[in-house]
Amino acid sequence: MTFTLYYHPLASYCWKVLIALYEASAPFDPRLVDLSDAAQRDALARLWPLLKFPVLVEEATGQVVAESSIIIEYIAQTCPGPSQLLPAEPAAALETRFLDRFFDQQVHEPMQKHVGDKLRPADKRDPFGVEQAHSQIEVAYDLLERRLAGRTWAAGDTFTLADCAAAPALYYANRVHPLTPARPVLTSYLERLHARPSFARTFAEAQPYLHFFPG
Ligand SMILES: N[C@@H](CCC(=O)N[C@@H](CS)C(=O)NCC(=O)O)C(=O)O
Repeated sequence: MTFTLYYHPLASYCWKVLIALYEASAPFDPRLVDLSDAAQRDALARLWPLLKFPVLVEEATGQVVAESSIIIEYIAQTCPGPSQLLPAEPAAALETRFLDRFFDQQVHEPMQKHVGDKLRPADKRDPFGVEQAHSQIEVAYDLLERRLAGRTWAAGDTFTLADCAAAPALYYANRVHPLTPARPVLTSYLERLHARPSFARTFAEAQPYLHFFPG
């Protein structure tokens, strides 16, 4: 099973899928997409007209899979590795999917609101929207601080899809809305994520690009 991953090493949702690919030890061909290059943009648009990455292509069948959570479910189904990214047990699977959605929607998206606003022309900025995004992150941190207490990984004892979602969301959120000492659970969880080899490798590969982060 050979995959091609259309991605960029700085892009947070691409980190989520890279972590899963490394956890699954899945062989893949990384295809870096420079969106400022018209030919590369067109190539991505032919696969996924929304022009968002990551996008995974299974070379044998030509199947195109978009949306990071769905890509990870697809990897878990087609290339099960040593980590069980989607727990088989129903209650654990629900908690995993819930936290995946929560990290994407309540932490990742408001973090991207902050970052995206910095990339807008000065007269098109949305300070009220950015303020709301910071309040949303604050409420999310509160909930996670309680929900993750006593757990090694987001959904329990094993590393899952929820941790793939958490790593980029929390890393970049911490850059724009820092975790304070009042958040010991989240702070030590983020440290464990950094020490996880799949995330450490993803993070190391992003190093040459991290100075472009506008957050
Ligand atoms: N819901 C999508 C979000 C993907 C997404 O927003 N990707 C960003 C990079 S982190 C992107 O492609 N940005 C390029 C753009 O919007 O022009 C997923 O989970 O894959």
